[in-house]
Amino acid sequence: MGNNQLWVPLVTLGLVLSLVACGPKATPVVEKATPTPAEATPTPKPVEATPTPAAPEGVTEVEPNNGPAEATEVSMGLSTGVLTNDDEDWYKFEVPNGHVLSVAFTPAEDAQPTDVSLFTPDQEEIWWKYGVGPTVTKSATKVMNTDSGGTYYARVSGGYGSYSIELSSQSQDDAQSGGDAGDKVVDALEVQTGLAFSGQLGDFDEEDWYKFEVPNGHVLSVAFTPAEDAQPTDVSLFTPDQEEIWWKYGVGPTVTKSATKVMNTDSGGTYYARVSGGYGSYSIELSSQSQDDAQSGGDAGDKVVDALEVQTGLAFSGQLGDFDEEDWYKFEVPNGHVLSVAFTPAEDAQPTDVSLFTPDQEETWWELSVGPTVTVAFEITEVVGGPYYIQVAYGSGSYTIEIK
Ligand SMILES: [Ca+2]
Ligand SMILES: [Ca+2]
Ligand SMILES: [Ca+2]
Ligand SMILES: [Ca+2]
Repeated sequence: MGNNQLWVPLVTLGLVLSLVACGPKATPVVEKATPTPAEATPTPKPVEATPTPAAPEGVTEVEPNNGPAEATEVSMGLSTGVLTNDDEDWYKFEVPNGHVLSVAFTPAEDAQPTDVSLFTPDQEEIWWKYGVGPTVTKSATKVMNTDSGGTYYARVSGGYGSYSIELSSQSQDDAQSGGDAGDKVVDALEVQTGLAFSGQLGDFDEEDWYKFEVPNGHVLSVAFTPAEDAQPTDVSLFTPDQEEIWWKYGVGPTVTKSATKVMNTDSGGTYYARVSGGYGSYSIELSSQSQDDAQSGGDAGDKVVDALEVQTGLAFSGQLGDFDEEDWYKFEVPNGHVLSVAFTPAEDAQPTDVSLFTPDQEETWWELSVGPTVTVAFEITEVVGGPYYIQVAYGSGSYTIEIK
């Protein structure tokens, strides 16, 4: 073994020893780290994203509500929503029959011009405003009739940003019914005569029908006045057989149109008034007063068999017109007496016919078309016993008769 052979192991040993000696020193002293306080951790700065527009009073809408099938259900009052890019917001709400719906739409200050539309339950678009600017309010009212209520829809689209929709609905109160008078004769609202009442028309509410009783022998009076805010409106009157007997078309706001209809002893019954073709409110005044032919408290019959019995020696008045085409009177005259009859239509009367009939119902005297305030008279010097008859016919207005 030479010197070299001894050297190598020594060197090796030396290396090993020095590595062992160095080992512990190389290991870093582990010290207990003081825990870093939480606040010291720097909060990462948020990414500057496009700010989501904020709704003014909390968002009502529930996304997704991009079509009628997923519309956000809301009630009357204020609803708010936010349109994002390519967004549509649909809302649905209940409108009761006979109510008047009001909608007000306002994009917020930060919004882009936005479109709003209103849809029926059948999703027919009935109102729209396009490009409504920030803070601008667009509003509409829609009048429901007795069956146009239901689920209505509002759509907000074509804009960006937040907005509000305010909904309100209030019932019509036609003739204080708390609702709408029906749009068909069979749905006519029953009202009393002797009262004035108001009603409302428009949009879905195209007709208001009323029905009321007119007693036999009465004179019906109707006065119709559209309100100041109304569009020209039509009014008609119908008999119990639904025959139109009076109408005025396009009656302007605050203009009053009136009519009287004279009933005879059997033309009374259920009459109808129809208001149509207008928009806005109106008032109707209905009254009926009995005729008082010869102070009978009613109408003298229209046929000889229904003649009203009267006393001689007195003057009396009567009334004719419209359904009351004839007034018949009968009176007893003792045999051999002198009979004189005088007839005078009143100032307001149309020319009227008068006839005198014998107990055999033979016409012994007549005057046709007697003008207002003109008096015609006739005398029979020797009467036969039995009832004589007077017929007043084909005129209108009042008249007086004197029998002596
Ligand atoms: Ca109505
Ligand atoms: Ca109606
Ligand atoms: Ca009469
Ligand atoms: Ca009569």
